[in-house]
Amino acid sequence: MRERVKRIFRNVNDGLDLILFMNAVDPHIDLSFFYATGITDGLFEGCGAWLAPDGEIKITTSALEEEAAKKSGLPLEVFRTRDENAKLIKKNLKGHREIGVNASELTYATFQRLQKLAPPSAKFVDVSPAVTKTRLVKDAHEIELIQRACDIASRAFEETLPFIRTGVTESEVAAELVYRMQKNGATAPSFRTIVGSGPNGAEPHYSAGPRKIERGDMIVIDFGAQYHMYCSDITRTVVVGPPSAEQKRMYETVAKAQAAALAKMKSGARGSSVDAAARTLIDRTKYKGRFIHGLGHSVGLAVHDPSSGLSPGSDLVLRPNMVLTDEPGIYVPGFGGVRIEDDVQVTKDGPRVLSTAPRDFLEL
Ligand SMILES: [Mn+2]
Repeated sequence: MRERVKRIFRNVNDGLDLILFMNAVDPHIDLSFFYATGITDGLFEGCGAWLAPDGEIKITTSALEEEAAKKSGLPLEVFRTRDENAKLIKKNLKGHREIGVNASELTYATFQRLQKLAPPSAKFVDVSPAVTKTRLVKDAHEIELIQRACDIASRAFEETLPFIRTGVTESEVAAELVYRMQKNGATAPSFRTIVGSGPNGAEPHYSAGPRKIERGDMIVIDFGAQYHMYCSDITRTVVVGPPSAEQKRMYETVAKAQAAALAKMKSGARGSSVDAAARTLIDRTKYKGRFIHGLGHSVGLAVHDPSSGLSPGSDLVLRPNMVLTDEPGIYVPGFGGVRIEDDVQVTKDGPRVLSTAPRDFLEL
């Protein structure tokens, strides 16, 4: 993980001699802690990752997480109480004048605590832009874990297809999919599974409810597996029974938009122009204005990895080994929705799709 830490310092471009990732209480955990330490299990509430410019990493850990922390092979300092933790923090901040913190993930309460424990002359610097920039470009090990998370989810989706039929509720489909993912090796689902049937498909972030699937429904299924803390994020839209002409037209429009965007996902491309490739295609049809979200986002330790992603206002420039979703959609209130989402690795030879779940408009 030394290389990751060195990259963060290089991206900071400042004379910092310490960066600290400090967790609060779940869910206020900074995933950068896991990025820097390489730890892929455990919760690590109140724990810290202390990074030096030469790539040295030290962990302050609660006794609760000591065994999990040992697996990293990194030097540890263990605390048993909040007071002991305060003493460790104070000792480790001593002598530092400029301390980098990840403001986009650090809670204000924890920041106030650090201020109290730091030397009076110490200055805190927000390094979150550098952390975001570093985490955007995945190393080989991260790509492997994301690929595995994609494989698990893709397989679970195929296994769930026979289960989707009239009379089954959205929640039952979601439960089956989550069960299959975990059975195939997922640590957990990477987010709350969406199964939006019929009109519910028109809400992009619907989850799943008691509605029973009916013949003629399109169903938007958005799901992902977490594998050793890395996420996949996939959406498929299926139809129960033969699709209507309107449903077919919606699906084909989204599929074309997704392919147009994928073709643009090359190193050097702007996030805004990748988004535009899909958006202009949809906006030239009767579905103008019905693509109501950004085209995609970075995926990694977080299912929505920080960055401006692929959207109209994005300033992102694509680089090899970024992993981004390509997920155009069309949403028609009262009627339903279509979204197709894949996880794409940018490579120097062009885009590489990591998610392999069948992408045709499946009739169940
Ligand atoms: Mn997504």
